[in-house]
Amino acid sequence: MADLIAQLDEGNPRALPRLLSLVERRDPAGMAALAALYPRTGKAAVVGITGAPGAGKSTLVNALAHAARAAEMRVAILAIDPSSPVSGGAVLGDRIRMMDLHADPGVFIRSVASKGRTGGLAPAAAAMVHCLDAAGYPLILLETVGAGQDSIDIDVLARTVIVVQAPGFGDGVQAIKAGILEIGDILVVNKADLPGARELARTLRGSLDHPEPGEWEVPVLLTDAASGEGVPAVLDAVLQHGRWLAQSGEIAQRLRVAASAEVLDGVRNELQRRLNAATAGSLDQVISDVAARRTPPEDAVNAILASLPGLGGAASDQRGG
Ligand SMILES: Nc1nc2c(ncn2[C@@H]2O[C@H](COP(=O)(O)OP(=O)(O)O)[C@@H](O)[C@H]2O)c(=O)[nH]1
Ligand SMILES: [Mg+2]
Repeated sequence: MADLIAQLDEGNPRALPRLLSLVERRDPAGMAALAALYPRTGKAAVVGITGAPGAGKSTLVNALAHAARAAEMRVAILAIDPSSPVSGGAVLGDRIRMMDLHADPGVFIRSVASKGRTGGLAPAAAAMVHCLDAAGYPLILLETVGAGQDSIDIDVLARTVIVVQAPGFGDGVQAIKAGILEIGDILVVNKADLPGARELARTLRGSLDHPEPGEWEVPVLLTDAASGEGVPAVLDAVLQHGRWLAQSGEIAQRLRVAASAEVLDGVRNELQRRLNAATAGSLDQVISDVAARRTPPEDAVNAILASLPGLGGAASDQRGG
């Protein structure tokens, strides 16, 4: 573990992928390294990019990475979207630009399976973001699928959320109704080269509340992510939002919300794991007894809870990893 951290600090290119793999599968060595690294995290600009499939999120992430490199910022990309990996669905030009990124030591690209959850974040995503942060990437881009309500998690993990829209995906009213715009710190209307983009941007601007003094004013920006046009302005808005978070003190609130979600998710996952372990093989019978009126539901609940290690259950408390 100390070795891994030393390698990370020396900039050994193999250290970060290794750490991420260990952390993704919650390997004890990886978790120990992350625990040691955790105090130095919390500084990176963690940017979530969400929006309907096909809106151009992957293309925008690529273009943002290029804009960051042009500004001499190192950048890490975490794609939380197995159906559309960061290089997937791209036309030839996109693929060539991705190859530039892969060859650039200032860019780190990784994807993480969302483990069957539709949209939402992989359980390991938060831990992996901490690793990228600890490795010193000042900018971390998270691409996630955003199908309505499922994408809401991204606003917990990210410090800045970009909601990507494109013409031809409804008139913007759908997004307004789905509430997805509410999580956006920056709204991007991509495919500005297509008809309807300007109109969509106008509709979105019209739907936004006027900010109170000192509040963040959500910009609506037009991009052609495929050509890169308008993308440096998105990067500027990201950096400006980061400065606003710091100046307004809002950053403390966001870090708190993220910490709360991560801790409570962790507790829930661990309880679920213990529940599965404790009831393996016996749950079917317990449910049958309740269904057949042999056991009252309340008694079954209490019996299961009493059998959970560490919850006042039997002395067979086993620490799981
Ligand atoms: N015309 C046009 N097409 C774009 C633009 N950005 C992305 N695309 C294309 O839209 C399709 C979906 O893009 P992708 O980035 O995979 O979308 P995602 O599913 O949101 O990640 C791809 O064929 C892209 O090449 C753009 O600004 N203009
Ligand atoms: Mg994509």
